[in-house]
Amino acid sequence: MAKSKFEYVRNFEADDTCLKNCYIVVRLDGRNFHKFAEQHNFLKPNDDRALGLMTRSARSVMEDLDDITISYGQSDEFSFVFKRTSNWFKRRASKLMTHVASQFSSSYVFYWRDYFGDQPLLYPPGFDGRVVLYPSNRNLRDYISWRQADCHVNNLYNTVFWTLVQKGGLTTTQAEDRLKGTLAADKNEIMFSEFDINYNKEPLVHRKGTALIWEKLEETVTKSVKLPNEAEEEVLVTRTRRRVSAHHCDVIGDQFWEEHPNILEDDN
Ligand code: DGT
Ligand code: MG
Ligand code: MG
Ligand code: MG
Ligand code: MG
Repeated sequence: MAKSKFEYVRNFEADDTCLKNCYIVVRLDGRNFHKFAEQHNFLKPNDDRALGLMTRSARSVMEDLDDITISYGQSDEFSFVFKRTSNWFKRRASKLMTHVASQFSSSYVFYWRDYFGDQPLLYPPGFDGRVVLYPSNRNLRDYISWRQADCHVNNLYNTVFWTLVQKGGLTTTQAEDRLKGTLAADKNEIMFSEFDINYNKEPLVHRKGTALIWEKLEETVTKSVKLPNEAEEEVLVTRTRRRVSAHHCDVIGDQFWEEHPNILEDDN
């Protein structure tokens, strides 16, 4: 087909192919969720409906897009890791990122009712996205560790902060002053000695966030097969199914990665 004289504009498109052999991480973060949480009466410091909806949306991203091996989420963010050998959309960063962001956002709206029931969604939420490449397993694990450490630091602060306000009767300004300059041990101590709260017994989903991975399930089902003489026979067949499973556990140490050796690919 003859090219039109306009065809040259195609060459203005930037090449955003992601470097080979690198893990491609897409991180989404809710736009202005400080306000979104206020307007939708999210419980403080953690709203399990909101966290559940984030995880449901991330599951939809993993199930509907190709080549995501693990995702990790906390607060209003979720990170998706594409396997390093992925060639999905020729590794074009903008394609990968926008597919993740739009699938996630539409799922967030689509599944809203399953988590918030009759409470209306007041306006369309948005999520920003970014792409980061990690060339080694160590770098990728350090990335996920960084997000989980962020979850821990924020959740510890938020938990003691809202305890001081909700149970201790402090104003938010007083609680802020009280926590100025405190270390993790001080925060644990305030909760334990003044409110009888052992932070380490707080729900894992709040302290550790959520890792979604693919798990193989061996399923045995009975199938009826037709025999040559027209009779039917019931036979047992085993098949392997993949499904996304959620883990609220430490992902910084080695144990998680040793228990799930298929998430990472060889470094060489
Ligand atoms: P951004 O990301 O720059 O557009 O602005 P924000 O406001 O989304 O800021 P960000 O992402 O740093 O912080 C997340 C906000 O979301 C934070 O203000 C608290 C809120 N949030 C997330 N999860 C919950 C929750 O479970 N309960 C409540 N009450 N708030 C939450
Ligand atoms: Mg932000
Ligand atoms: Mg945000
Ligand atoms: Mg955030
Ligand atoms: Mg098209």
